[in-house]
Amino acid sequence: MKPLLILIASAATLLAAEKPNIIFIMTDDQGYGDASSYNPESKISTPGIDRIAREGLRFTDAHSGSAVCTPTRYGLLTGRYSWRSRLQSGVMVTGDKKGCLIDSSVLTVPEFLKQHGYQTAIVGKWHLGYHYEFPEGEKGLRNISTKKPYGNFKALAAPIGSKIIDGPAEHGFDEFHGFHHAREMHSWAVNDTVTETIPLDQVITRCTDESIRFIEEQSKIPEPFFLYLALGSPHTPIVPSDEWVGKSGIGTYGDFVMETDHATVRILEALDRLKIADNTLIFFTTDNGCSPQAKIPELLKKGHDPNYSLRGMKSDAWDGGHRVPYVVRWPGVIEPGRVSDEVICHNNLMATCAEILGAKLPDDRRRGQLLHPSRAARRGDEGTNPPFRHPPLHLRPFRDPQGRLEIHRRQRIGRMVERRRRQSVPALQHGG
Ligand SMILES: [Ca+2]
Repeated sequence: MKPLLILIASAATLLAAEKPNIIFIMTDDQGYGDASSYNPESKISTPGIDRIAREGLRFTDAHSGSAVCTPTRYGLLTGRYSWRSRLQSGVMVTGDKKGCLIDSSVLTVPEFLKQHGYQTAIVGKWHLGYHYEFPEGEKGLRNISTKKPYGNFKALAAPIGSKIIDGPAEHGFDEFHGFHHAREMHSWAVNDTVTETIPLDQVITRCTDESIRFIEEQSKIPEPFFLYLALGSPHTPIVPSDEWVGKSGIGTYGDFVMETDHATVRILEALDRLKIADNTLIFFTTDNGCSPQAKIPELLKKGHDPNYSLRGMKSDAWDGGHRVPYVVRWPGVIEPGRVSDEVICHNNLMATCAEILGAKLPDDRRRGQLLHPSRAARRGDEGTNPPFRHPPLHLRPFRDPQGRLEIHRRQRIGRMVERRRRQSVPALQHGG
């Protein structure tokens, strides 16, 4: 697998470029076929993604590091395969006694960028585990049934004033404005403290406002910045705000995708207004494929295929689980309107940043067995293409050089762990 940067730009153009601001926008459970730049038959308007595609580079064969939230985020922020973490199935919740999934010895993308003078912020969803230290007299998280209009979504609320231990601040982010995961998304935190409870249908707007505030502040100082905007939508609860209800004409999922995309529209406009677009590298992608919670059969009846006929959906080993939209814009470096069919993976971000900065990543043995995908590919012991993990069944699918899917299954039988290999499942993509 080639480092992403080789696909973006030549060495000559990179030498001429300044150290860029980096914005990485990642949505949650958004399908490959939701944007019209990926699916000409899409029934959802996505001018934000489509603008980046038009003005930059569109990857057609990009993959998240997993088909669910937590392991994808682990791979994105560390450059390591998610199965190297202690999490071997499922996703993280708050209160795990072992703390954040990222060990303190493992270098993260924001830590690496800070070493090179970047200011760093995460806005939105963390989902890599942290503790709450509750205020005196408080017993812990409260159950909240939001009922209508949120479809009986069961939420958990952390008391205002709860302290966050082993969260984003301990892993390289100067600022954190956001929440842990969907069930606690209205427990809004600023840095290491839960500061307020916000309505679920206001979370996208709040994330966008905070992102723009950060960008505005950073535009006034000479240091470059890294903004990781991890939107928690269009994951459940699928709750478009009043302004967006009915806009898509295909139901609340379509409306919610439109509202989610508007965050990207607003950020692009802010970069223009602040006149920093030319020195800002901006990525847009999502963390895994469309979820069944989007009510895919109903969308299909309305003529919209959120996974664009890819086999499978969120949590699957099939392409529908992890093949995602991935667009990149960097004016003056990336030629507008390019399309690439190269296979890439979210785990490339760390190596890509290193190449942009002309910096060497630390030795993996000194830094918690850091292993980025391009190095693994050269070693030849991890497959030649990005692997994707299927947490519920311990599946490790790889694409072989002929484009067929291989699934490596790690099966536990009593006290014995057996590794088996099931090969040649026909047709990785566009399956029936
Ligand atoms: Ca997700």
